[in-house]
Amino acid sequence: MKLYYSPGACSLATRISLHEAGIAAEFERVDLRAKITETGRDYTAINPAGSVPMLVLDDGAAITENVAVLDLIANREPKLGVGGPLGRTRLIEMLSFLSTELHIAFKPFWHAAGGTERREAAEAVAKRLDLLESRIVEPYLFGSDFTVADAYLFVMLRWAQAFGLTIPPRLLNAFELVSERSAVQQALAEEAEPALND
Ligand SMILES: N[C@@H](CCC(=O)N[C@@H](CS)C(=O)NCC(=O)O)C(=O)O
Repeated sequence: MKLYYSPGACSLATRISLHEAGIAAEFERVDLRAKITETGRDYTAINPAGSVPMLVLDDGAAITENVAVLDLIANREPKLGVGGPLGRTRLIEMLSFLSTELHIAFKPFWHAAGGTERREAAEAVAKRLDLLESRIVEPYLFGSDFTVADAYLFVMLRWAQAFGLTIPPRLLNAFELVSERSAVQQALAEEAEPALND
């Protein structure tokens, strides 16, 4: 399979999850501003939404949306999912929260918002982090086992750190634990390349 990604973007959660699952993949970098891939192709012709992640399976099926992509990996490697009768529902509930509530709350930071807009965005992120702080089972989101949701949360907490936002203590502990995982270190090393727009 192949992952279309941008260094440090939400697609990092997919790369981490692929490594955690032991699934081999190719990776093609996308310049999200120019919408050009590293092989010079027009990314909007590949994914009309123009966003990452996009995972192309070996049979050519293309999967977009973080929730769907991460759920797919957890289905292929159940140790990265949540067990029990409501396990999959709980996982999708968490992935949806991360995507539609937390991830989206960072948008103003990416557009270099200032003043009131930035303050309101910081409050929105803080409110959602507080909710997760009260829900985390510890040490990971669902308890003792790392799941694809932890990979997604890790990327969001990296952003929080980069933008100087406060990470509540239990989430900070999870963040530090996740950052020590070998799959995470591998993924970070692979994405520690000069950004296309620098
Ligand atoms: N709804 C999409 C949004 C993904 C998304 O926002 N990706 C960002 C990177 S973290 C992106 O590609 N931004 C550039 C763009 O949308 O043009 C999903 O959940 O997968």
